[in-house]
Amino acid sequence: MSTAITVTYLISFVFLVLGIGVWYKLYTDDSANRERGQFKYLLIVPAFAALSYAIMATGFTTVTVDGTDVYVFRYIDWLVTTPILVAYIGWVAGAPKKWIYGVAGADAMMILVGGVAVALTGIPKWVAFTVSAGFHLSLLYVLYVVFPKYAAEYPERNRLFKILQNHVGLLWLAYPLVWLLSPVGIDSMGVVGTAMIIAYLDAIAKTPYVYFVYRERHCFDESRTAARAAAEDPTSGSAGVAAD
Ligand code: RET
Repeated sequence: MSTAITVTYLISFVFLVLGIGVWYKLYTDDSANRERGQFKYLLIVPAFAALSYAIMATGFTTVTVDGTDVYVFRYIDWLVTTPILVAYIGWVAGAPKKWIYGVAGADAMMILVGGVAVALTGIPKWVAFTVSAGFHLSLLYVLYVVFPKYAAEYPERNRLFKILQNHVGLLWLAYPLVWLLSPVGIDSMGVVGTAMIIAYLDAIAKTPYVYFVYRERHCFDESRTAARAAAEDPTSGSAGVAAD
């Protein structure tokens, strides 16, 4: 494995450890409602990814497919952490469990089928890529069409919802494109370039995500919800005045 890749992975590792620190500040801030925010689940995101990058930097778990290096741990990392990232957006939106689990399932299928595509060649590879991309589209549909309907009920969480929706909705579009250009796709980008871009994307997809939740942590406060309910109550004398 090239030194450039090792160094890049170590930089991502450090940035993800920083993400663990941000999570710790979020979780231990007693002024925020950690139960309603369900902050505990978010630890898995930077923690598992940091572990994966540490392992990948050692070069273990790398397999050679068709003459090119494939980092198996990358797909394991994605399989564990990305469902949490999308499911949590559903939680912020106040969506019912069936949609939260549904979107997490579609995400896991996207990663699994994408991982299988790496190991295939010829037509089957492109069929698997298309199926995985289909799951990606269904995920975007839930993010942009289904979740907003529920999010409308919680205006105080709307800012955080929009930030996470666009962070995931836009940033993740880069993944299938990079895959397509990489050695496992049409091979117009080298192994080192691919590894560096993905390491960057992974770090940006995770640590800032936790930071956004940290910054908006008070949107789960009971007082915010109560203030909105009072403002919406026509008998309270301040009808129609939004709390936010
Ligand atoms: C693959 C290839 C097949 C087609 C598609 C893909 C999408 C992958 C995505 C990954 C996101 C990963 C993240 C990691 C965070 O650290 C599997 C590359 C659609 C969207 C956000």
